[in-house]
Amino acid sequence: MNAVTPLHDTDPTRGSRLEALNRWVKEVAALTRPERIHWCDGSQAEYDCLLAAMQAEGTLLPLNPDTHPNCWLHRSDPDDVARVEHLTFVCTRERDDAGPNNHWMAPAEAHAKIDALFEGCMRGRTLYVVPYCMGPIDSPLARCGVEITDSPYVVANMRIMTRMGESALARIEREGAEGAARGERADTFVKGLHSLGELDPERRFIMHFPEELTIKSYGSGYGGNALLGKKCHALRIASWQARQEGWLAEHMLIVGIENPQGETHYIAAAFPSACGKTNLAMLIPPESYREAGWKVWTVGDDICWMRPGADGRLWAINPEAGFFGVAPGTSARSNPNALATIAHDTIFTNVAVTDDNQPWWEGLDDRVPTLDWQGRPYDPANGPAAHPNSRFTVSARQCPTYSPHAEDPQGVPISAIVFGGRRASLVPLVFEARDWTHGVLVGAAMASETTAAAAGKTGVVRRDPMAMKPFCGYHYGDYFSHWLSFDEPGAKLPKIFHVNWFRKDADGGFIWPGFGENLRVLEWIVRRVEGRAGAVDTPIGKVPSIRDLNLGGASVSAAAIEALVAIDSDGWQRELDEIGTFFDGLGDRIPPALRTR
Ligand code: GTP
Ligand code: SPV
Ligand code: MN
Repeated sequence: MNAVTPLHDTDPTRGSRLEALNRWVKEVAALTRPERIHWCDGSQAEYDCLLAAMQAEGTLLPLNPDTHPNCWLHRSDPDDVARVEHLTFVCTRERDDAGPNNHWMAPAEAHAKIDALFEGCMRGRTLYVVPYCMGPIDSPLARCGVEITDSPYVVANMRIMTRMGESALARIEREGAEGAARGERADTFVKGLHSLGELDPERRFIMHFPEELTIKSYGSGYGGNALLGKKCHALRIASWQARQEGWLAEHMLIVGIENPQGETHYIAAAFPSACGKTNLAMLIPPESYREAGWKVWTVGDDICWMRPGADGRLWAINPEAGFFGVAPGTSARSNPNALATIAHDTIFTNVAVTDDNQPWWEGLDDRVPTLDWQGRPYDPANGPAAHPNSRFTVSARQCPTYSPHAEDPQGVPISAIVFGGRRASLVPLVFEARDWTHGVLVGAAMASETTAAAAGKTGVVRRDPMAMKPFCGYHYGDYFSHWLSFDEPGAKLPKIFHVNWFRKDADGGFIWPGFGENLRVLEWIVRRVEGRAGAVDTPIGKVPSIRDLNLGGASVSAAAIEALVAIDSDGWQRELDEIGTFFDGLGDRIPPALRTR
């Protein structure tokens, strides 16, 4: 154990101010037995060193430096390519607090089970201590955590996805000192322990202990399983904290829509995994809109933390600093902004490569790749060349439309909340909820087809309230009540809408062109917020009539739009029955206000 002296023990003043952290690092080292410990400072030099080490070891491959400067390819273990919801647990003292929406294990049992796996698991490896801040480093809404991991790939990704290193450590130190001065606990940062283990799908767990602000993840190196600041901290643990403290931690993009008068409305939108958040956040307006002076600003593409401000509005930050985005489907036509963002300094995971070593995925263009995501010669008989959940990791600052307000410490004010999912039938292009309570019901009743972002069958419609089914860290009934509680005197809450870009025709093609064209729907939403657009009342909410939408230059026929906003009463009756059954399954914590509607 000689090689494991925590770095910050070497500075006695600092060591004492970081005592809680040092103690935990020592405990973890005693359990996992790493060969050495490295405290990450977040510097460029450190990043370069990590990348060089991964290249030497063959876990990171350089891509074509002429077309993609500083871009890298990582191939994950073929059995480790997505989140594993069936192995994800919320471990609260009371089973009911985790709710029927989560897998639950008693905390003592969970610790014992996973600690047995961690025992000695870092022998011969380096233990990295990764201090990070979720949210702008100077934001009162931001929160810190420390991830301990034995994966240099995780460290490199965390550096892109969070504010990682010395600045976060300094904030942890300051908050610890402030807490201690108030006589409160000094370790308010979230502790996340991660090891690749043997990458055995049979020995894999993602465990959350919200009452202890602790995460333990073993056996996966992929995305949300391993980058613990993201889904584990910023959604599962944060949603628990947000409920206690009166705010919201949501699976939402944040986008600013600037009209030709120069006024910007911020919209937060919750769509399930791989259902269009990154694309909507980076939307490029149709030509007629660009000419008229419309602009779209990207604040965040996956997670939104928001809380009521002194003015009664909800103010939101993006807790992340980068995008871990879906590669397939990203093209010059669908999302030129994303392509520009990932043209350099990007880590690609599980994409294919062309003969000149450029990253490639289905939907990018009509070239034929040479190697598939597993590094095998490409053969269509083996399935897609890029894994359907292949991703890019890139700093948000590289996005050409990154909002100048994305890092404002107070966040941005939210004018509208949008829910949406993949529904091939029934659900209209857009509708507006009658009021906040109805909007909460609309969010709670959401359903969507499953995607490759999680292990398991894709294309199955499942209930996914507020796009949080895999991420809500507590009982859905309590969560809905928490949402309802924001409707109090003085609150100036956003209007709530629901969209569906994914209606299909008889041939299985998408009816709505989507992507940039989605601005036509966002314009209606913004104009509804401003009280400047008409709407038609229906039993499920308000929908635009054809003349309420700006369809100038649109490629879709008026008849198709009519069909997309029509309400099928019989279909909705069946849907409402299913929603009722779903709520019944969630038990008696479902708030009565949602039942009576
Ligand atoms: P996570 O990162 O998993 O949370 O996903 P996300 O919600 O950010 O999804 P993303 O924007 O990456 O989109 C996932 C897939 O949906 C991609 O293949 C996109 O090309 C496709 N997609 C996004 N927007 C649209 C749209 O408006 N219409 C259609 N037809 N497809 C879309
Ligand atoms: C999602 O699955 O919603 C993602 C990707 O955003 S992951 O980080 O793997 O959770
Ligand atoms: Mn997501």
